[in-house]
Amino acid sequence: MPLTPVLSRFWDEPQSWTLETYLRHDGYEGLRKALASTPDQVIQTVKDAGLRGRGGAGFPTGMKWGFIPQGDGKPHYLVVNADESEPGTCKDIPLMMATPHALVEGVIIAAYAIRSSKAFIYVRGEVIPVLRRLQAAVAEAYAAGYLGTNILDSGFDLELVVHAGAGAYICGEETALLDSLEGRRGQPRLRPPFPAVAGLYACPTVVNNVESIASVPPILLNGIDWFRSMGSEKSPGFTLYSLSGHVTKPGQYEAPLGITLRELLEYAGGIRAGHRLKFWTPGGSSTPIFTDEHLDVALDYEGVGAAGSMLGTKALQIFDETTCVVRAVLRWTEFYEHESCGKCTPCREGTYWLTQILQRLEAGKGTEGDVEKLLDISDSILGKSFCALGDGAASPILSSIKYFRDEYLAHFTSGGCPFDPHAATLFS
Ligand code: L3W
Ligand code: SF4
Repeated sequence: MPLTPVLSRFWDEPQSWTLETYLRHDGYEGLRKALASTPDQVIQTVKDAGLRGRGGAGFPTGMKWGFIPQGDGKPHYLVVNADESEPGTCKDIPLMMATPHALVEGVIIAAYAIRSSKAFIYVRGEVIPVLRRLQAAVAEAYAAGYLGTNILDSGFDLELVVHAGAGAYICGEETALLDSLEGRRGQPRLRPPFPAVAGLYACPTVVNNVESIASVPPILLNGIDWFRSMGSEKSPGFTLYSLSGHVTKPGQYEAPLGITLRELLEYAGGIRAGHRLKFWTPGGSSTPIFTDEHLDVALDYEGVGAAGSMLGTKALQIFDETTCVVRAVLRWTEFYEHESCGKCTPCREGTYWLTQILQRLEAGKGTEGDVEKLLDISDSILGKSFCALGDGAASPILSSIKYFRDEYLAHFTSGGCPFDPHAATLFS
């Protein structure tokens, strides 16, 4: 399957982030088309194209926009989730660094479609260069008349605010993000009501991922058939796959949905020389891991789901045979324990105990019952936590024990980590 660079088509051009460069690459032409249509026509186009959310869940974007009530007399808000923090996930930050105007143009189109006059980009605060780049692009867009009042003489007004978060992974969960944006401690809200009904300041709100929004202008510009000529019936279009870890050429590979890891590895120069694939994540660390048995799984929502995982953020973290699966899972679990917001007991307590058990296995102090305890605690978290962070913490543990139970057992039968004799000193 060939690569299909759309979002990334001029990332390597000098000054790719300026308005001048963006305009040379059809920049803001999708917006002109959108403003020449009615908001409902724009929503219908995105629905018919079949664009699905690129933040992890794959929810149909046009359908989400269509949930916003009309004529309700309330303000409507558009919020872009640019709080990219999932381990292995690294597509939105490069996109915003290389072509921030692609996001800004998408924001204007989406806000027009849902009849919103105020939009926010909630960006991960630790990544200062992205914040600055977005702020510069927004200033350029205001100066050129793409933002502000009477945009391109259409009568449409939009104010766009770039807001920096304070470094909590949970604020990538859409309702915690909204609480954080309102100035409160970021913790997930009960859903329903979904943000489309009661979101920011209890008003109808669309929350979309960066890549989802940036994918809208090319759809408006090139049309539904063009978008649907890539991917499959249920998962149409192009997307960014992020390859990291033990590959020869890590990076972003933009391809039709449904490409396989085997094909992507050909573009990425294969597993690093002299080594072989051991395990990988199809969609970031929250998704159940895959092994070399899954090289030919179609990387779309249906294909990955049928094989027992989730496409998630399409963050393909690749590990070769030199990696201890218990150590990798421990690293992720430590992350989830640290980032658990503490609101619900299964996740707050469970991630703590999972970390303790994994650390003692690595240190050679595990017991025969530890694998069963890991399974039992994970089972108490999965589907019983308040938000997806809990499920995300349990998924790599359950899936790694499924494929590598013997490696877990070897951690106590051989008195510690078979891959690292010094592990005992790290976790004692
Ligand atoms: C109105 C309904 N709206 C659903 C909306 C909902 C949301 C979207 C998807 O989690 C996943 C998670 C992570 N009326 C609706 C409705 N909606 N039903 O549709 O909702 P949902 O609940 O399926 O997923 P979610 O809460 O958005 C996202 C996974 O992504 N993930 C995490 C990635 C992390 C990042 C990051 O670092 N920034 O993206 C990776 O796999 O585990 O399963 O908008 O409101 N009836
Ligand atoms: Fe907080 Fe974890 Fe519960 Fe989500 S699952 S609400 S992050 S404690």
